[in-house]
Amino acid sequence: EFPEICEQTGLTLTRYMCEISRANPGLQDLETLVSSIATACKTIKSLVERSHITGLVGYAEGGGVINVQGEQQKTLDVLTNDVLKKALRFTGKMGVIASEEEDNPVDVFDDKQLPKYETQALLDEAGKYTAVFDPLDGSSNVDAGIPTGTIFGIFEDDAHCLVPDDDCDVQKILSEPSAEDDECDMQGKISQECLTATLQPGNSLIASGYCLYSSSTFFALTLGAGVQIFTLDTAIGEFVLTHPDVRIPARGSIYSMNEANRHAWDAPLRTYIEDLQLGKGEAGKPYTARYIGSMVGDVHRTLLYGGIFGYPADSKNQNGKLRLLYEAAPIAYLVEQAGGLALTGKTRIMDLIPKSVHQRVPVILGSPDDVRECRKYYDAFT
Ligand code: AHM
Ligand code: MG
Repeated sequence: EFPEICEQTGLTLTRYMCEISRANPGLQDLETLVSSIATACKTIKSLVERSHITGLVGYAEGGGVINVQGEQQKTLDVLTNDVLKKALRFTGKMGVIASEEEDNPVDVFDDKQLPKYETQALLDEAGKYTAVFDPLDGSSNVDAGIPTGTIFGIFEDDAHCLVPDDDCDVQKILSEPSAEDDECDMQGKISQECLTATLQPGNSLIASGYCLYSSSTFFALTLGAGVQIFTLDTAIGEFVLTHPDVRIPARGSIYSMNEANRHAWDAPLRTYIEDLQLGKGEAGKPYTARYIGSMVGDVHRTLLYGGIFGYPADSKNQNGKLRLLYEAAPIAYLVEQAGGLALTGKTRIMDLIPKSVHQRVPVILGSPDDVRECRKYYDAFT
C-alpha cells in the first residue's frame, strides 16, 4: 500500500491557493500573485543563505548607494528588490509597486533596459493590483547570519505610474514597433493615479504576509480570513502548511523593544516596561526580554508565543522607525487576523492613511491583553 503523495507532502501553499481560488473564482489573480511572491522568497532565501559563498555581502556598489531615506543599501537589498519586482512583473497582474528600496512608487513594467515602446505595450496589459514590500527587512543583520525577512502587502487598484509625454503618439509606436525609443520619454513622472493607488490604509489590503529566513524558511499569509503559516520543505522545494489558523495567545510573557532607546521613550512606555520587569503588571509576574532587531523574526515569535513587540516613538524619532506602508500595515493586518492588536500607542495602525511612501509610524503590537494593558498607560497619561 502506497499512501497518496499528498499525504506525504502535506498541504502545500500551491494546493492551498489552488483550493482557495477554486472555491472563490474572484481570487484567481491572488493565486498567481502569491505564487510569484513565494517563488521570489525561495530565491531570496537562497541568496541570503549563500551570500558568504557568492560574495554578496556588505554594501552595494562600494558603499556609495544611499536610498531616499538616507540609509545605505546593502548588496542584498538591491538584489532582492529586483527579484521580487521581476517575479511580480511576470505575473502580468501587477500594476504599481512601492518598495523600501525604491525612492518612489513605480510601474512594475518601468524597466530602463526595455525599449520604451515595449514598455508601453506591456503597460497596456498591466494588471490591477498594487504591491508594497520590504524585500529584505532587517538587512543590517544579514551578514552575521541573523534572521531577516520579506514583508509584502497587496491592494487592488487599476493604476499606472508612467505618464507618456504629451507629444507621444502611443498608438503609432505600438503599430510601428521599430519606432525610435526616444519618441516617448515616460520616465521620472509620478501620476496622481499612481500615488492614489499606493497610499492606501492597511484596511484596504486584500492580502499580506511575510517570509522569515531563519532556522527554517516560514511563509505567513493572510487573505483576510485568518493566518496560515507554511514552512519550506527543502526536500521538495514547496511551502507546506505547518501552522494552520494561527491564533496569537491572549497574553504572553515576553516584551520585545530596543531598550537602548529607553531613555528617549515617553513616560507611559517607560513605566509600562518597568512594571513588566518588576512583575507589577496585570500578569502579576515578571516578563522576559527578546529582541532580534529584525521585525519579521520578532513578530513571528510574538505570533507564536505571545507577548508584545514594539518600535515606539522616542524623543529622537518622533514617529519611531518602521515604515507604515510596507512594514507596519501589512504586519498589522496579519497580527489582527491572528487575533492580536497593532497600535501606534493609541491609534489602530490599520486605520492610518499614509501621506507618503516612506512615512514612519510608532508600532506596538502583539497579544491583545498585553497591547491593551500597554494602551492603558498611554490613556492614563493624557
Ligand atoms: P530596515 O528596514 O532598514 O532593515 O529596518 C527595519 C528593522 C526592523 O526589522 C527592526 O524591527 C528594526 O529595524 C530594528 O531597528 P533597531 O536596530 O533600531 O532596533
Ligand atoms: Mg525594513
